[in-house]
Amino acid sequence: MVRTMTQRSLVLVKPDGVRRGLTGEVIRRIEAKGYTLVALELRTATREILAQHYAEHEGKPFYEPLVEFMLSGPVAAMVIEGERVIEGFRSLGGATDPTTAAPGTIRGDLGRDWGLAVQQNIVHGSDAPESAEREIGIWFPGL
Ligand code: RTP
Ligand code: MG
Repeated sequence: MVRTMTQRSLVLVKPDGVRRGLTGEVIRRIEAKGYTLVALELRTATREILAQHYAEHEGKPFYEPLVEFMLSGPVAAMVIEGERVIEGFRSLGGATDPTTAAPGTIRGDLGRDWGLAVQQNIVHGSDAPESAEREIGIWFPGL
């Protein structure tokens, strides 16, 4: 059976992850799983970038706290590549709520509720091929 599902995904180590020194640990897990880094940059988001990136969440109660959190420090933005990497990284990352995310996942092993205004859950990963291409265009135009 021929299976070619090589994909790219946009991954962010969010400001909590960078602050806590977990960037290397996230990259280690990505590389240990066998995915390839094709772009990597430490940068501070802007409101313009976040308005595009989180357009689907605009108007939700957590939107403003989420934007403030994402502006609170640098993020490590990366594009990773591999067969079925989109679902593969979502699996590595774990469920949105880090308190109940499964042990073995990035969020489950390294995150928890800190009693803050929004879930600080260390990583973002694209959730579908269309969102991956859209998000890569936002963070790495021209890639
Ligand atoms: P992500 O987009 O960051 O990979 O995470 P996700 O798909 O698991 O979660 P999503 O539903 O897309 O939400 C985006 C981010 O918003 C924050 N959030 N907080 N009720 C809450 O406090 C809440 N809900 C969502 C999280 O940081 C989540 O990752
Ligand atoms: Mg999402």
